[in-house]
Amino acid sequence: MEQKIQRIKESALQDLNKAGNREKLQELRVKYLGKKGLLTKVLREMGKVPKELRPKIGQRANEVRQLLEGELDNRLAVLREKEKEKKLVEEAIDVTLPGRPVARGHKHPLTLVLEEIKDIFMAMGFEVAEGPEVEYDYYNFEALNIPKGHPARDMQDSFYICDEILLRTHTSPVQIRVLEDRVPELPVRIIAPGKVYRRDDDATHSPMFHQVEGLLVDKQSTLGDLKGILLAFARQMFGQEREIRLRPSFFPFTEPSAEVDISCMNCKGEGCRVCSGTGWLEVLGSGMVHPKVLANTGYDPEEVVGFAFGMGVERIAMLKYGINDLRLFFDNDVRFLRQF
Ligand code: 2U9
Repeated sequence: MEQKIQRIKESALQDLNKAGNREKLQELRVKYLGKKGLLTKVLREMGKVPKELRPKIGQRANEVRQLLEGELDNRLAVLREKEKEKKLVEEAIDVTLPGRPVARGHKHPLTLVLEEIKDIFMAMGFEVAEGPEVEYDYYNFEALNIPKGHPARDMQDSFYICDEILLRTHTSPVQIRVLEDRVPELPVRIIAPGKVYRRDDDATHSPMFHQVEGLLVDKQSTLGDLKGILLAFARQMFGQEREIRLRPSFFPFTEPSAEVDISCMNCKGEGCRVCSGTGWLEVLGSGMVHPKVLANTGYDPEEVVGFAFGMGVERIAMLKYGINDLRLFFDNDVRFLRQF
């Protein structure tokens, strides 16, 4: 019996040395020390051993059991350590590798153009004024000499919140509010940039678009001053070689009124596809502020005179960058936006 225990011990130690992974170790634990294991079986056969030898054999079996348990644990610890080292090598992070660059965003083309327009007029002494996008009918229409039933209301088909409140169709109400606040201060030199809303939707019109309007009110100001300011704007925005021309037009809030064209930057005024062969591109509306509008704000039209102008930011951006569909500005397609 003692020899049997010795053989089990030797074979177990041999097996243990060969065990290359944790599963194999577990198998060995079952094979030798499990319920039906080889060493356990020997202990069960103790009844066959003469009584006087039992304590010695029992002690021997227990020693071997303890030895094997210790060896199994040691071997397990060694294997765990080896696995850990292998993992560390396999999953090692090379801290010297360069990091992945983070994609940086940039300003939307309309923001860039809006900022450029603002900078040009601020350098000429204009302040930036802002006002609500949800506006009273009075400020959006009445005060600007567009009474109820006036045909100009049809041209700016609007989004109404209720009878007397709507989404502003232009930024002119901002200037009315500023004039009301400032009267009788002079001069008033402001630009009003911002979102406006009209019921339009095609390649050149969007239900929401951006305007910049300008207004100057002073003791003296002339159509010549207006033309000079707009020429300076056109040249800074579209190139120093640009010319402008004023064509008579009509707006209820200005009298006289004029459309402002710039010489085509594509053909330098020769006539091409971009300017439909005319050599000119329409970019702005303008005029001398209507006396009734001044009076509505509290200024005396006999004492002061003003000029005003307005432009669509999307149109300026389309001309500047040669874009033919305004909807591209609002689609948020990065292939388009990345180009600016
Ligand atoms: C006050 C008095 C007068 C602002 C003006 C225009 C002419 C004009 C259009 C250009 C393209 C609008 O975006 S657009 O469709 N604007 O033609 N706007 S004069 O006149 C004012 C504004 C405020 C108190």
